[in-house]
Amino acid sequence: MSDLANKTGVLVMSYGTPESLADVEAYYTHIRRGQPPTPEQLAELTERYEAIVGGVFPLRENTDGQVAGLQDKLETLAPGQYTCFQGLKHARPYIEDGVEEMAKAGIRRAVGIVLAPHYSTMSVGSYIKRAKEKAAELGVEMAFVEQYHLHPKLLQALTERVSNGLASIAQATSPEMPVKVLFSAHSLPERIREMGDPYEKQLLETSAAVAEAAGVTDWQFTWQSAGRTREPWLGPDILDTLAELSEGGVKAVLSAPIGFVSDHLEVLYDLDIEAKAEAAKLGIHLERIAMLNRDPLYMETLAESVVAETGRIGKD
Ligand code: FEC
Repeated sequence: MSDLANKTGVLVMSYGTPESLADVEAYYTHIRRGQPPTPEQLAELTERYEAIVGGVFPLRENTDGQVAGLQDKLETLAPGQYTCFQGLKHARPYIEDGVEEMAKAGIRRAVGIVLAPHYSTMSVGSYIKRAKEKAAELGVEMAFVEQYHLHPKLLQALTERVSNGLASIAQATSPEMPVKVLFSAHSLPERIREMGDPYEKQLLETSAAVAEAAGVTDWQFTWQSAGRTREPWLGPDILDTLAELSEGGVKAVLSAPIGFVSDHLEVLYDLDIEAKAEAAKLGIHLERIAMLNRDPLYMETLAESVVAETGRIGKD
């Protein structure tokens, strides 16, 4: 039996990103549930990856850093009790690979957590479903953290970023400049509303709590990064929101993508390139809050959530 066998495993799940530009097609095909993209769709996605820091894939490094950061925090909170494994939704090591690694190490009890704070059946729910199926097959007992969107340390980390973002805009424009704070998250198909999905409500709860703590009264929530499919997606999209704000005379916007925790394509392209270009066209000064990446308060949020969930292993 390995040294790890007596420990509680922690399956840290994240979206995943291609390993290289040559991998983009396989990655995109996986996102599309096995249906390869058309040459035009592939070229368009490849161009977006090339535009963010020359085809480097920051999400991989950030996820690795978050897994290591969580391991460190767990070591402080509960020395010697936990060991982390990584499982990705759309790239290697897949969620199933992570569960298999735990089972191979002799681990029989584990907690799963996703690097996304808000629950939707179409996001966190689908990560959990895959992990549960593999764990049942391999005899690993698991419990899952489903959401942590109101964890006080997550809110504190986001509030600090909003306050810093507002200070930066005041410095770049003028201290009197009114600023609209735009909270955002990845859009999902509109049909999640009929399913009674908590995603939208949780995102609004995080936005309201952060706005209140940062003393922000002028804010709204908007969607971003809607998928390129035929069905309707939740809106308004941030690009339409910016146009509407401009018509209302808004001149400065702080973008706060609270639905994401890392620097990656949907932030570095959709916000930093696309939304910034749209804002510039409309004469709006737009800045974005820094992402959490390996922020110690975020690492503590994850570690405390894992420890709290441990008591539920085997109770379902
Ligand atoms: O940096 C990177 O390489 C990866 C960035 C990335 C993150 C991310 C997070 C979320 N997604 C969510 C839902 C969907 C749904 C579809 C979908 C499609 C894509 C495509 C790319 C992509 N997503 Fe993503 N997402 C990221 C990247 N996403 C690339 C494919 C091209 C495109 O549409 O732009 C539609 C799937 C379908 O075709 O049926 C739905 C949600 C999140 C936030 C929660 C999480 O992290 O899991 C929800 C990061």
